[in-house]
Amino acid sequence: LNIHLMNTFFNVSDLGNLTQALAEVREVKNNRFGFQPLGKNKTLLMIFFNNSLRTRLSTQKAAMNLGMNVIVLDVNAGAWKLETERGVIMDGDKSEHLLEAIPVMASYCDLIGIRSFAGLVEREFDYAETIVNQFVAYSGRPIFAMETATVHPLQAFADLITIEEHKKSERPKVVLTWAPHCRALPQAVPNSFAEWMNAADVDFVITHPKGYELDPKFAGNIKVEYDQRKAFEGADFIYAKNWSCPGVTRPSDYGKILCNDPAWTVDQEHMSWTNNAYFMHCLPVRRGLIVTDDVIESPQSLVIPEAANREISAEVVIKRILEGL
Ligand code: AN0
Ligand code: CP
Repeated sequence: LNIHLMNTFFNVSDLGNLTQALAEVREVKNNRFGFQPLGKNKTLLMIFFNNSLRTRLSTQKAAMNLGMNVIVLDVNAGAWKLETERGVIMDGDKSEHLLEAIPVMASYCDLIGIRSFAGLVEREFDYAETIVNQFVAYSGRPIFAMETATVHPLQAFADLITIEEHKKSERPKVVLTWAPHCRALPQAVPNSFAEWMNAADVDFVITHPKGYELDPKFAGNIKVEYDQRKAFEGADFIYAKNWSCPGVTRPSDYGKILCNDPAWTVDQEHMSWTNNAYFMHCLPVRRGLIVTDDVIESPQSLVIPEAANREISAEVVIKRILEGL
């Protein structure tokens, strides 16, 4: 038996050997209903502090493939508003404390998936994973990230699967490019994508305007190519994403929008600089800001198969956790 048991899923290292995990991906994809005895009479609780389309549907589908029961809680749609900090007098709009809510929720399930985005106000609060770590500490249940303050590993895993399925060379050139957006977005998606690409066998390049440097905890010592055109040259995969300032070079800029230059929007001219690259984005995407209609609708666009692979990444992760229960 050669299974890597998992109790939490936040980082690429939680999966163990990546080559082995990708073999398991193929096994699950070829036989997605083949592991139902694992999930029988087991309950997944999915807790959403933020909106979702893909994560919600694909993770529930994955759990159903595995024969599980699933409960979904939208905290902001009917649950009591939760206080997350200790030592406060709760005389505001929050009726319940996370420290009671966590063990209560845990008592109804066997494992927990959590979506809790970065607040983008205090870098330390977000990068310490203050909310999700309380679930790890006080639930007594395996916890997996459905996008936390700093990571979105189910997305990065699905992205890696999609690259593996479409690559035309042994070691493709993969480019993560920042693109403009009208609202400040978290760094979870680019953080995890960088972490996973660094662990995978690809030629990985990051390009963004000055000030958007990702935390080295995720980006490692990858050199940033600040010239977007140079970065795109010879690329096999273009992975576009907006993120707000990670506050690495200037902590006071954390969560801010530093640039909205439309020259960074991925259009056909940008794609013409590449090696006929595929276009990727985690979705949801705002057309006209991140990418033009023609690029996202082109035959080189992988956004739909990429989203479909979220079912597979979630199924492999939940399967691993169930194997350890
Ligand atoms: C979120 C983000 O950028 O983290 C979720 C992406 C999966 N996007 C938005 O809030 C638009
Ligand atoms: N990519 C992704 O996680 O999408 P949702 O925010 O819709 O879940």
